[in-house]
Amino acid sequence: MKRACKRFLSLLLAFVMLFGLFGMAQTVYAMGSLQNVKISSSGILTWDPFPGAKVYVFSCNGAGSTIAASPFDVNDYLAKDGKESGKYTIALYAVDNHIYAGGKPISEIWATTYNYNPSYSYKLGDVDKNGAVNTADALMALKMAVGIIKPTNEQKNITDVDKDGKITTADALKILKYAVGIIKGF
Ligand SMILES: [Ca+2]
Ligand SMILES: [Ca+2]
Repeated sequence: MKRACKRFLSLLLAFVMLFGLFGMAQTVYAMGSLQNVKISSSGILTWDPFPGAKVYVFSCNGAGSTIAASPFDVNDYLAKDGKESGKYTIALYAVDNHIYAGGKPISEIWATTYNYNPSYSYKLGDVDKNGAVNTADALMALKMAVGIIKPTNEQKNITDVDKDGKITTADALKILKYAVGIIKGF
């Protein structure tokens, strides 16, 4: 009787282990990959919305943050993080909920080596980083000069075209003059 009891217990244990493994196997998702992931020369990361994704996780050298959606400014993120120029492994994946609310990855991890070179990745005066210097940049610079927009560290470098260490209306005016062709450089 004692022996049968032991046998029953070991069978039960085997079942528990088996179901445990089965339970673990269930958490493995049939993941698709993120589509159209691209990073521009100015560090703007874009991708197609992933079905079912509530948020995305962006990571640099393994340290991740939850981000809302495409597009994402990688240079700005690295600048805020105090990163020096150099090569970084950046990665992105979709999550079914906010990670702090127990969200789980639902896409495969997209990763690449990114050459972060902040001093060459933007054009002076191109405040909105769309590749061209125009009146919209001058207006943004003006808003920064009067405190309506708070510039990021990278934007400070881009917008302070006269390099006096401050964003003032003089920078905004220079950007405007450049945008309309009155001056050819800063
Ligand atoms: Ca621009
Ligand atoms: Ca300035």
